Amino acid sequence: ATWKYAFGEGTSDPQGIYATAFKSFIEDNSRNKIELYKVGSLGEETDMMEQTRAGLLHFLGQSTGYMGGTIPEMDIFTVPYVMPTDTKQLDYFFKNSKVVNEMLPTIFHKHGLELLSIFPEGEMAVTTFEEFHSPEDLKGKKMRVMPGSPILVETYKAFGASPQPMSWGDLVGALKTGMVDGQENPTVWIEAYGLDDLTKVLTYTGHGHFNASVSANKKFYDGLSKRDKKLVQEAAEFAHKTILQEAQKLDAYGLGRIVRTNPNYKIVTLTEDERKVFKEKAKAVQESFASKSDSNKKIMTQMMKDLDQAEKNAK
Ligand code: 6CS
Repeated sequence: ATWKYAFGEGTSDPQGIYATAFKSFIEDNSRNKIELYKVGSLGEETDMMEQTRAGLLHFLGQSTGYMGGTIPEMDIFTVPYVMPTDTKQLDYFFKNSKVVNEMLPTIFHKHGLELLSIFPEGEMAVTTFEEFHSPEDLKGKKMRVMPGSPILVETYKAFGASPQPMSWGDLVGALKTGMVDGQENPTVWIEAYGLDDLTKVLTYTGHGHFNASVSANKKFYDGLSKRDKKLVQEAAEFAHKTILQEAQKLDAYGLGRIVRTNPNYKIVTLTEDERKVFKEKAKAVQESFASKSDSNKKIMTQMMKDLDQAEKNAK
């Protein structure tokens, strides 16, 4: 059979690398074929989610930052100052987390999706025209956030800014025309799409990590033969391993290239004291996430346990 797989990035970006590895595994090990659709070819990411739930697409690669509107529990990945920035802890977390491996798959079923993978792409970096060191500095600043995540909006409000949800497709224009004063994305992406050339400062706040998910339409998945189900699971495992090895390298490479090719670009890492102020503001967002539903609350509680384990055991 031929299966359609859409993802929210370009072919050489992390989600594209995952999708390409997934496709090769399937095609090398069966007679099935995968047609890949990069972002833009079938509409924006929010459209792709609807198309997958409707069964028009079989597989979906999507940033977790686009999913909170449809699957509220997915916003756990956008709650500020929850995810670690340490890559070893992240790897341990994604491999062993009960939230990722047990709780979210059940929640996805309720939305007509079969969750296959969640993987990190890099630490969130904030790019702006002006330096900022406190929520005070962000006052009135229009910050673009990914659309469809209530928590991203709450986060930037808590940080003092004025959040502007918009699709990726509109961001470059918005930066060029000064419609927004900044945005957040992992360094790999900032470099790949020249967002450093469109802004003046890149700031590491430590508040978040960019993650991507891969899922399948559930009806389609449930209808597969035992053999094909196993094939899909093995392909996901293979692609996951591939991207975990690549993503961290790519992100670090992105920063290296920015430093080399854009020497006047200012790179700021907020100090622990500066972060403390943002962390204080983040508490209200963490509480807000947990108070939205019983399910969110359970996810948050288990997330803290999972992250604690990751901190203790990651080497
Ligand atoms: O900012 C965005 O919307 C995009 N950022 C990344 C890293 N991947 C895809 C997403 O659409």
